[in-house]
Amino acid sequence: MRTDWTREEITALFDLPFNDLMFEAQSVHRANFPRNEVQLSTLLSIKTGGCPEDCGYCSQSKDAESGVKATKLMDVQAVLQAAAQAKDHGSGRFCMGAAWRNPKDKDIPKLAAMIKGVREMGMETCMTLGMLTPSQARALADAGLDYYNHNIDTAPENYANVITTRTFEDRMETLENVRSAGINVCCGGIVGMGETRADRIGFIHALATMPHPESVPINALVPVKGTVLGDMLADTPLAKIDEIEFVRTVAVARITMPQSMVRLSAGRESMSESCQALCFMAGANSIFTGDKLLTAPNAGDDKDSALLSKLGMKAMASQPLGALEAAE
Ligand code: SAM
Ligand code: DTB
Ligand code: SF4
Repeated sequence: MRTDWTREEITALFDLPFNDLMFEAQSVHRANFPRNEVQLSTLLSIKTGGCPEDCGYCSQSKDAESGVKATKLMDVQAVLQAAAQAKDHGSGRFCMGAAWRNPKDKDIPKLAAMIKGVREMGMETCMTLGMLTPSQARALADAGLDYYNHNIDTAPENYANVITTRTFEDRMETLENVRSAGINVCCGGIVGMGETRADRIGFIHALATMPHPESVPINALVPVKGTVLGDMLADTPLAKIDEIEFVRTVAVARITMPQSMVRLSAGRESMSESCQALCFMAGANSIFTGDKLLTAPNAGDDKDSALLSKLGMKAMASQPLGALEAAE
C-alpha cells in the first residue's frame, strides 16, 4: 500500500474535474470492496460529557455550554442491552465512545467485559476512549477489541486552532500504541470546521502517509450551539462546508487509502440524499445508523433504509475480525 503520497499529488486529486475524480474513486472502490454495499454501525456513548479536553467542535468538552449532562461510565449490562438492540436493527458494528482524555487503569476490566460481550453477539467492536498507554492498549487487545478510534481530526498545521489541551504528536503516540497492540486503527477527522482546502489536503496527506488506518471516518462538522466552532459557524453561515467539497474529500480518501473502510460519519442528518449518494459513489462504505450519534441527532433507521433501497444498496454482512480464530 502506497504511503509515500506527496501533498502535490493529493492537491492534484482535489483539483481534478469532479467527474474524473468520481470515476477514479469508484474504480478504486470496486477494485477493493464489494460494490453497492455499506456497513451499518451503531454508536453508543458509554460515558458522556464533562471531558477535560477543549476540542472546539465537541459538545462534551467541559468548556462547551451545550447542555450535555455529564454521566458516569455505564454498567456493562446496560451497554450489552444497547448492543443487542443495535444488532436487532441490523448493525454489524458497535462503537463505544467515552468523553475522556484517557481511561483510568481501574476502568479497564469493565471495558474488557463490554468488548467480550459485544463480540459474543457477533458484532465488530470499536472503542474510542482518548489517549491510551501501551499496557492499556494491550489489555483492550486481549479482550478482543477489533478497532480503536482515535482521530487526527485535521491537518497537523491546523491542529492547535481546534484543540489546545493536547498535540498532534500525542495523537500519533496513542495510534502507535494501538497499532503495536495489534488492534485495527480507526482514524479520520472532521471537515467543515472553517478549515481551508490546504488544511483538507494536509489532513488526507497525514492519514495517507501513516500506515493506512484500516478505517477512516470522515465527519462533517455537526455545529453544536455552545461550542467554539458551532457558535462560529452560526455567526458565519458561509463557513458551512460545500457539499461538493465534502464529496471530493471522501473521494481523495478512497483513492489514497484504497483498502481502508471510509466511513461517512457525523453530519448526515443535515446532508441531502443526493450528497450521501455521491459520497457512496466516491467510495464511502460505512454509515452510522440509529437516531443518535454520541450526543447529536442522526438520520434514523427509517430514513436510512429508504435511502439504501432507493440507491439499490445493501448492508454489508460483517463478522468481527478474528472471530473464526477465536472460535477454533
Ligand atoms: N474522547 C475521545 C476522543 O476524542 O478521541 C472519543 C470521543 S470523540 C467524541 C470522537 C470523535 O468524534 C472526535 O475525534 C471527532 O472527530 C468526532 N466529533 C466530535 N464532535 C463532533 C461534531 N460536533 N461534529 C463532527 N464530529 C465530531
Ligand atoms: C468518529 O469519527 N465519529 C463518531 C465516532 N468517531 C466516535 C462520533 C461522531 C460524534 C458526533 C457528535 C456527537 O454525537 O456528539
Ligand atoms: Fe473530549 Fe473527545 Fe470531545 Fe475532545 S472530542 S472534548 S476528547 S470527548
